Amino acid sequence: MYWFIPLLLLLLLNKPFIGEAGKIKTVSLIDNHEQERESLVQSLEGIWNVTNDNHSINIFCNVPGGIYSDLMDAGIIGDIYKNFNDLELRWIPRENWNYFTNFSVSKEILEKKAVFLVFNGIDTFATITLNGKEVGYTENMFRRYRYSVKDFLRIGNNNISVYIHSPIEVSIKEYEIETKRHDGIPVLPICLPDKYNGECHVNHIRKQQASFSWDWGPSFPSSGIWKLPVLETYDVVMIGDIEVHITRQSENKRWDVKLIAHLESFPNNTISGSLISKLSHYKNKTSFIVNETNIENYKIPNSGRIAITQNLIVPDDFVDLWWPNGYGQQILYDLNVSFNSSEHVSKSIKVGFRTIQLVEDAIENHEGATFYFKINDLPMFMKGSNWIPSNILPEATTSEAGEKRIRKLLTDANIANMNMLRVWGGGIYESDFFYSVADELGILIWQDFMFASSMYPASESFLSNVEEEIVQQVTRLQYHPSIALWAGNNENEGNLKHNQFGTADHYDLFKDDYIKLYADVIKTNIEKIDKTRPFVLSSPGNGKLSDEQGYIAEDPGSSKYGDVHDYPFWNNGWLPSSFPIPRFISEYGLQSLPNYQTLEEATDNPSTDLQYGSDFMEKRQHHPDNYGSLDFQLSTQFSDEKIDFKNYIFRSQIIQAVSMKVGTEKFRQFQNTIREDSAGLTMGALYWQLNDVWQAPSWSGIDFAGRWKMLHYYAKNFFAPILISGNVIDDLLTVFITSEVRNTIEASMSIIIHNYQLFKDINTISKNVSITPQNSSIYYQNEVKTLLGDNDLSDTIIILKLNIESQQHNLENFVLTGDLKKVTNVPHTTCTVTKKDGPDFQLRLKTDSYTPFVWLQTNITTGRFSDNGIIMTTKEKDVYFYGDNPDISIEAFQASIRVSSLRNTTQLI
Ligand code: BMA
Repeated sequence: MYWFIPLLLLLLLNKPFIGEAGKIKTVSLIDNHEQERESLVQSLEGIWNVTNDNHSINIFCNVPGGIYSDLMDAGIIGDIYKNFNDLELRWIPRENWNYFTNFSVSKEILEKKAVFLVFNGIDTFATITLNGKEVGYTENMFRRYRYSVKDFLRIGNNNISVYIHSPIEVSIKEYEIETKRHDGIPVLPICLPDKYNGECHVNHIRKQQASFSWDWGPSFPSSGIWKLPVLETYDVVMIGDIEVHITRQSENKRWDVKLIAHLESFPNNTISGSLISKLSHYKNKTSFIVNETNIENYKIPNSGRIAITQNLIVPDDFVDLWWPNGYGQQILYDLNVSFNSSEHVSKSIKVGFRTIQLVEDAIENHEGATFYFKINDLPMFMKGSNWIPSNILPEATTSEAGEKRIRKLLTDANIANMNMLRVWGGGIYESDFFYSVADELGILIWQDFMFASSMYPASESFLSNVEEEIVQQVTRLQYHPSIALWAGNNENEGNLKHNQFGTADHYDLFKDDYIKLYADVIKTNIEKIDKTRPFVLSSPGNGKLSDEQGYIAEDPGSSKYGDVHDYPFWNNGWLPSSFPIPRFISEYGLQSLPNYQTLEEATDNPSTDLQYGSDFMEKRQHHPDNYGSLDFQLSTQFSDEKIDFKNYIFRSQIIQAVSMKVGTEKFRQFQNTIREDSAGLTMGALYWQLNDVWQAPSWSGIDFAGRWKMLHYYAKNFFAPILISGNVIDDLLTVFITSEVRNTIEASMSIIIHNYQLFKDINTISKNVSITPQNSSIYYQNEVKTLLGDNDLSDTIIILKLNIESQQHNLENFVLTGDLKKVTNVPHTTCTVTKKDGPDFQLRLKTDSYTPFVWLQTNITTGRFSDNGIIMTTKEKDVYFYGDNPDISIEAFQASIRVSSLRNTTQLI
């Protein structure tokens, strides 16, 4: 701990450290839109100082940034993700933190008519002072704050202080105030479950809800200037958000692009100039569509803003469609908007042409309604997962390293054949970078508003704060083609209906609050701003029916309407019957542990901490059931022999991967089928959860270090555009083929019954099949005993193969019919690297007996295998490794490879 060194230096120098903010340069004003505003925008990015109230800490810090990063960089605290630091660093959010710096302002800047100090994001409660005078107070990390400061500034040296109040102290105060306003009835729950090791009252403040802890995350309630602060200076206007509403006019063979340019200025400024928008063809750069609006002597109203609307008519032959991942290309067009007057300002964004509908139709002769997305008039099954923040520290989501992490995670989702992610309501509205990458990769976004698993206040001040947040966020994000739907909150309709937090005694009061927040404020504003997208009040909910039933449906979790969340914690996750048959499932999941290497990175004492039942592992587990349901799941499949910790991790990942496979296959199988009891027509499966914020047991498929768990490998297969899958229920073997391809595909299908005790195929059924486009149906059904001969079902596994000649494509899947507790042979499995192609390698696996869950690992390079968690019923199999380091030799790679499997775990790393 060398934290005292800067302090010592400070004392020696006897003057405060003042970091100098960045010089005038081109900066991005709202996230990453480059603007041609060389001389008009001054960034306040750079090295600042931060100190606590008693000045025991006074260090250099980064702006944008945040207090945990600053304290780590200064060496005052260690890596927050290590050891028990989440518990030991609870003093940090209890302090107030003063961020301050000096910066110089030129004559040229002060000669401008308007000078605004703009904070694109402060986390959260800050008093802002310029040259000793208070300019404002912030209270919402999701809002952009803009202050007119010309009168506060002087030519030459200026100082600024952003004094950030303890979010914990503020939340306690807000809790007390709101309770009084609420007839003395606390807005429930008062606290998170004890097991979360978190802080109370986060529902009272507009800050990342998971920052006070969650069941998969630590409590790190940050403070900081998490997005770029700037001085914006101009005589006329600057360009703020650009809304782009694209609608298809099929009868006229054209698209209408309604563009709303939000120009920011100041009250009573009289402006003249022309707004020019230019939509360039994505291939033929000489072809574009232009629109121009001239304004003369327009007096800016008191809001200080003006919105100019233009309509661009885009003929069909100009347009190539934007498609979700797996359905076509993600064509994006440059749209440049400029305002030309005595000053020239311009801004570019990328837009895509696609239509989107959420279809909620009555179903003939059945109860309920459909709930599915149509993109470009094509009904699509949504395949994907839930996105939690890429880092628990908000500043780490916008840094260069943070953007790299986001790109990697979204690319991993794309590789796993996902076409939708739900940005879950307890995190943050992600950066423009995030949505731009989603646009590029064809990942549709189900966008929650940031309200999760709690009741919320509905006082006037809370609602007006939220209203500004909603309007700003929707206006900022609305142009992205990836955004598919807005959703008001996570799970609160069900929480209220089912008295999750003890609201029943005051149901009407809480219901009233609920309607005020999600219907009167959020829904009303969304419908005003964005008519091109569907909105649901809550996820899960009943869609339209929830609205019709007064916003709280009779059964918010109904599988016949809208979406559901469903977790098979205490049911055997490998049985299809443990999963529901909903119209759309936006959360389902089981926990597993992160890879051992990832956990190792979280402790200085691996030998004591990395043990089942260690204090460390207990503290990292925030599930209120502790390891109960995970242990239950393990007991359903594996014998209770004593296993070491690495094996426990391995088994937890097998449990999770197979159960998500079983569930997801079932959801996809039901896409065209409706049963007599009206269950079916499932058109979306987003499992919980894609990513992690620390090294701990969680529902994620990718761990905090970015390493794929077995689940992510399985997701790539169970989300494949063509899927062959099957099940054995009541002795009936059923084989399904699910295709999202738009044409009929000829293939040959094989169903192989393999006796694993004998390591021998005992029956093979082969059949040529024509696969119906965009459909899921049964291609084979038979009583399984007729296929077994003398063999016992519990000694078998069924392998399904699909050979698609036109695509030179072989698909393979398995149905676990046997009893793994009976698999006792210890296989001998080898892996030989046979070929190198740049950073990629080909590997040949060989084994001598039935080898379930072959798990390949390497520790010398990051990358991924083409397949993992492999079931080997043959003696040989080829796999590939896609690496990112071309310098690794075949020999070094070969030496690094470790092969494990269910019954042979000595090589686990
Ligand atoms: C759902 C989510 C999260 C949670 C997950 C696992 O309710 O919305 O709140 O992390 O379950 O428990």
